[in-house]
Amino acid sequence: MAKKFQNFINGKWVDAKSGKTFENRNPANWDEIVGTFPKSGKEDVDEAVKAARLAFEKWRLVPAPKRGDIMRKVGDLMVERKEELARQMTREMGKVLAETRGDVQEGIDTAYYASSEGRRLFGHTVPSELPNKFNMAMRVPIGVAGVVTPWNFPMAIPTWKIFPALLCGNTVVFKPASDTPATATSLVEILVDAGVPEGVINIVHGGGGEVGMGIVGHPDVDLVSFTGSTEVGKKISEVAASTLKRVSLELGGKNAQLVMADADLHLALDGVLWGAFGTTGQRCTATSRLLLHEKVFNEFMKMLVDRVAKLKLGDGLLEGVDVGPCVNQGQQDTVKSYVEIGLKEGARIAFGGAVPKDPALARGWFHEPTIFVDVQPHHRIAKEEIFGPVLSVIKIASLEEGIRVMNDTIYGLSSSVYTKNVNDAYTAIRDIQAGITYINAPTIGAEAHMPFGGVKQTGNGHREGGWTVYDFFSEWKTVYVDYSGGLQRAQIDNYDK
Ligand code: UN1
Repeated sequence: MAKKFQNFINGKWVDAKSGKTFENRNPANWDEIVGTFPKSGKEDVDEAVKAARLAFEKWRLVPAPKRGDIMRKVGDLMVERKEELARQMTREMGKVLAETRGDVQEGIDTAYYASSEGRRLFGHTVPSELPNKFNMAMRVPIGVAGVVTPWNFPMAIPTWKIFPALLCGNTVVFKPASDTPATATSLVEILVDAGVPEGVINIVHGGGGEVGMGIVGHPDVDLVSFTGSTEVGKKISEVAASTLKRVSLELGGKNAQLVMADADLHLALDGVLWGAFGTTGQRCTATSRLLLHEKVFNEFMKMLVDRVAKLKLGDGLLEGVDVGPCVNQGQQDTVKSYVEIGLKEGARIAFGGAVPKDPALARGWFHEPTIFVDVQPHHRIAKEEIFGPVLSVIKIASLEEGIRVMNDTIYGLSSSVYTKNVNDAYTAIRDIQAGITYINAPTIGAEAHMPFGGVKQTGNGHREGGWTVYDFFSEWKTVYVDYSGGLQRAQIDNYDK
């Protein structure tokens, strides 16, 4: 019997009101069921929002350092359960153990950061233009936060949103991806065990249409934080517009690594392998374009193909495996269809391009790491987010051309430049249109205490991570205290005419 999981609403574990369920399977071996989960609907969202609204009235009054103490406990519990959480995550979404451990660690880092923020949450005191008057601006909680998250970072991304939301004094209704509901459930267990009061954290499992959009459109949800595709992000923006709720969107990417002729090619090689094929390319920060200087093109391509051939595909729980499966059949189909599109457009496969024939991989959603050459900047495989192990290589002749091609996309999340020339590095930092730029490091590897997010259609201007996410989850309240004992009119009484 597969393990049965439940929603958590108002401090209680409950089934969907309809009694419906869905299954979650291991993508490396689809015969293995990770669990069954409630297939919730509007009525479950309503209950969760009602509970969160009620709980907000008490939670907002808990001193922020106290909320921070709970976050420290959350971090401690995650440390204790790190290995178990990583194994559960690999089973339900396929990335290799070293990476799922990293994913949990990102959550731990976020918890301790949130804990310490409980004793900061700084505001401003500002001199008044009038005598005997005190001005300040302080952060206040907003209300009920809807958190809708993807499957590729099943622990890290929910923590990026939920921990700062709670620390700021908001309550949360959480809808995790239906490919990774078990990890999400463990996170909620940890929050409860650490002492988050009832109604403050609620989880509702189910589909994006019913549950996700149900949360986004709910009139009593004050803010929404979403990570996922640009297409869904646009729909969320539209639905949220009807109630003017605050929305933070972290969306697609078409990130490029630029390798200049003077680069340390071995370093650049390690970088592109990790950036393109880590997490099976299923990161919004994944390297999906390699912009290679013509002077080192042949040499680097040879090194790249040699090394990619050595990557071992398999079940991420096994020792020595480098690349896991795609998360589900839909994702594998997308990768297959982009391989066809690339070939039709005139690109050539330098490596991979197929579903592996190895019988040991026959019951998982695997796809070979795939490298395209002869890619033109206007090709669809150079422009569209694939979210799989596919790298498009484009030849460039100068830094200017490299940056121009890099920027020629609707997205702007991450970027990377390999060069030893400090002038080129700083020119690239100035001119690349992306929220994140790495010098001599791959496009993946964001740290929890730094702002994370992108420009153009990668988002809508907010940043997660670091100190910046606290701006999204709190509202500024401006306060004037006049202790002069008389009416003082700003802009009028302090000027002659
Ligand atoms: C994502 O791909 O959605 O920088 C997030 C990175 C990770 C986070 C990725 N720390 O690749």
